[in-house]
Amino acid sequence: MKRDPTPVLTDDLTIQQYMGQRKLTVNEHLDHCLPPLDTPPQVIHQAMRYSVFPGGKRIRPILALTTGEALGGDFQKMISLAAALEMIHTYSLIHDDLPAMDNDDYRRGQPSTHKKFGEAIALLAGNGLLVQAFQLIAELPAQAAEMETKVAILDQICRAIGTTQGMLAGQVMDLVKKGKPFSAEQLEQIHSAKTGALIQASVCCAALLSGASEEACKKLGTFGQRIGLAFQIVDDILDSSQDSSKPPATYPALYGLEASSKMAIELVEKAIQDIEFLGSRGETLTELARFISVRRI
Ligand code: GRG
Repeated sequence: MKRDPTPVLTDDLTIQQYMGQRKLTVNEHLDHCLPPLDTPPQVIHQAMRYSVFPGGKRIRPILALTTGEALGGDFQKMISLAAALEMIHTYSLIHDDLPAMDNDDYRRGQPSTHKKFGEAIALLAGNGLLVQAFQLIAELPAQAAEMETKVAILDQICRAIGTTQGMLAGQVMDLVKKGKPFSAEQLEQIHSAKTGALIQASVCCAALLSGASEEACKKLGTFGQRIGLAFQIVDDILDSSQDSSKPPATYPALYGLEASSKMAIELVEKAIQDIEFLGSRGETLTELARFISVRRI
């Protein structure tokens, strides 16, 4: 694969246009990494590709690529990490839409995977994407000296999607709290685990892969944690018109819309301070963070 020409933010290129260009690059690599449609058993590969394309915002892979750019990381490695992150995210969306979970008929502007392929294939397509993601990380181009980095990345991702502090933990806490009272502390814990952890891992793994110092990784980790929580607060705000007999634990439910929006903006502004050490190299990452706090999609 040729080197990707990095789009540079200028007065003429907005953050949305930058994201649009990055999405094309991510999609191209996802297409390259996923088994072709005619690979037997065809139906699971059809369901995996159906769920991944045309896709959503690609915020996690774009965050990884932009972090890599800021730190001078290797594009070939970063794009594989980016594709793996999107596969994991898509797996969580397929499972989240299942009747046993949120029971959603539509996702990303089309019938959800189980509506199109049935529940059994949807379940397996989600599992397939998760396995494919780990295979991509295992195959990251690496010399012996970089094996340690690969293991550190695997460790970060497993924690970010696991059952103690990751996505699975968040989803379980979310299910348990549906329709029940919840505290501010529990809410932050659910959101940080369910959504924040994978967003944080997108930034942290890109930093690890770029060979960033321990101090830089720490600062980027705090940045990722804050924007990850802000991302889910904004998701709550965008979803706040939905009625449910068992309402989920959300920021607007606890604080109201205006205060929630203010909290998301404040989190992102603090996150931006965390990456001041990057200087002008952090400009695009800063704009991406701002996009997260004011997004309408
Ligand atoms: C599959 C690990 C795994 C766990 C199963 C279903 C589940 C338990 C967890 C789901 C958690 C989940 C779906 C969190 C994500 C919440 C969220 C903000 C989704 C929307 O993300 P966007 O806006 O979507 O990035 P697009 O479509 O733009 O990619």
